[in-house]
Amino acid sequence: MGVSLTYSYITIRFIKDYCYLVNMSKKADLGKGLKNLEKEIVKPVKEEKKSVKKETKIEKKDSMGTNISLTSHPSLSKSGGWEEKLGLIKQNTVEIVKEEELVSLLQTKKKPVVYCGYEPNGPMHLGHFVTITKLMDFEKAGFHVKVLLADVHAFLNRKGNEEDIKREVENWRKTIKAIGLNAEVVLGSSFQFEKEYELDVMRMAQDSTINRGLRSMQEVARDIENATVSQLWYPLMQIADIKYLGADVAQGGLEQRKIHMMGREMSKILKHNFVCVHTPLITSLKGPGQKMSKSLPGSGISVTDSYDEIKKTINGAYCLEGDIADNPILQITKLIVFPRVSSLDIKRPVKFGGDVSYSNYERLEADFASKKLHPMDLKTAVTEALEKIIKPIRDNWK
Ligand code: STL
Repeated sequence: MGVSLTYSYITIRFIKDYCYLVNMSKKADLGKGLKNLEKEIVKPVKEEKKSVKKETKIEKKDSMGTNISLTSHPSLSKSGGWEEKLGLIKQNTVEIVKEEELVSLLQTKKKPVVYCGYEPNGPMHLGHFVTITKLMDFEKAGFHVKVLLADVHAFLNRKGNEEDIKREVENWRKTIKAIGLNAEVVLGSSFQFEKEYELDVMRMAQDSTINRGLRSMQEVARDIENATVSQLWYPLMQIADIKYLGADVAQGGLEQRKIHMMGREMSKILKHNFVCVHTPLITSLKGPGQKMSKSLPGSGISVTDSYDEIKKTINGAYCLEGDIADNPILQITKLIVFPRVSSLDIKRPVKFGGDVSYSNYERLEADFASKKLHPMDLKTAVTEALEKIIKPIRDNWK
């Protein structure tokens, strides 16, 4: 009896498995499968990439889409209330989700936590430096600043083997110290293998479609058409980081917005709420449509570059006369230089208009747009200003 029951069970399992396999083999029409992948995942990802700019809603923007600043050289008064802190945080950001939540955080929490994560891979460049600059504003606004050196993420993203990444982590630690950012530096691998963390990632994985995960990575991952499972694990870990670092604010470049939005939607699973603050991305110094990358000489400037390297890269940079759109030199002026100087001095012969000094970015941009300020004169001034900013970092790094 027992034996025949076992046989019937095996027969039913066999028939079920057979039907399943027949069904699968129909689906395994590879050409069709790839078409579906193209239709359902890759295309929407590409289309969304085009529309990401349109989705960003900001009430008050300037020509670069950043929130209009209160002053060009911000500092807080000792008695700085939440309004003043908000003004400082908002300056040079593209979006805050949501501003009213940030206001309530500033009003209720004595020392909120802000974090920004970086994959330690290659030298820190000016793109990273935009978010570092914003972290400094948070520090001034009374936040506890945490910098995550995301070594496990770098590994997932195939940025090198464990040894390479360890070396990069040490370089990044040195750079952060040399910059003088008063931050708690946390290594991803110091908490990302803990059971509770991993369980949270799994809970989120249960609730995330592959499509959504891929879309969230479109601005961060290269070669999304050949996405790997590790690239889907990546954003979920990033969302869990926010909770395990106890961050009230997740700060990052605009490429992080989809991951952060997915994270906000997962707040019920995670039982953690957070505000996002996004800063603009700097266009490649080679011009729009190109990436700022180590492997593309002249596309970026690292915070440890020599004076000659800075000068050469700036001289060769894309900066069309009178054109303020996608202009990396203007972006650097606004996002890196003006937050650190009270004025930018342009030295030029009388026949070219004579010396001029700008105490805020808006006036400089207006003169550039009306061709009163020539790209060469701007480039010379920005080279000198960058050298002043980078020299102490370079010297401290040695
Ligand atoms: C990149 C490119 C980029 C941003 C990042 C990585 C960010 C990584 C990261 C990892 C973990 C976090 C937060 C951010 O918790 O523009 O390759």
